[in-house]
Amino acid sequence: MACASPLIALLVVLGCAAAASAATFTVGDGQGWTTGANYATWASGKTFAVGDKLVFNYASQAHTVTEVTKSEYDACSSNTNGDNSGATTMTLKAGANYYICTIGTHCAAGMKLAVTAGDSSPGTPAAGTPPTNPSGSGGYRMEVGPILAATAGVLLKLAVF
Ligand SMILES: [Cu+2]
Repeated sequence: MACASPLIALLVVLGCAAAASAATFTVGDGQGWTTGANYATWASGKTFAVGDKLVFNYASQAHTVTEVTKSEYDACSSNTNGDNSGATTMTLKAGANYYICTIGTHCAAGMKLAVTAGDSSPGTPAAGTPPTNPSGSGGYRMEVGPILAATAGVLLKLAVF
């Protein structure tokens, strides 16, 4: 069955693509986690999902990465100090995630980040998903058609091998 290997390779590639859906973001990109940056601007236009990772890069002990509540975020104040190791990775949880630097007036100077993580599970219907056909047959055919077409395409390619 030498001709089965391309199909197996295709399935492995598809499987890896699905498993690697969690993304890693470097906060501030090249600027890192520092004063004088605008993290609202950095976060805008990006899509964050549950399980994605935020990497904060900064000079060790010069800053902290402290996960806070919304009220602490708004007030730039927290009773906890968070991490000051210089390289902090945070994993996003569902909903709003708030981070500030607790050193001096750094938070007020811009070292605050709010990120909202959406649910990345494949079962969640996206906004604008067409309503399902009450009879069921129409929606079923719409979903199966492309799959059959793709399968036929793979079989055709296999036949060529
Ligand atoms: Cu700081």
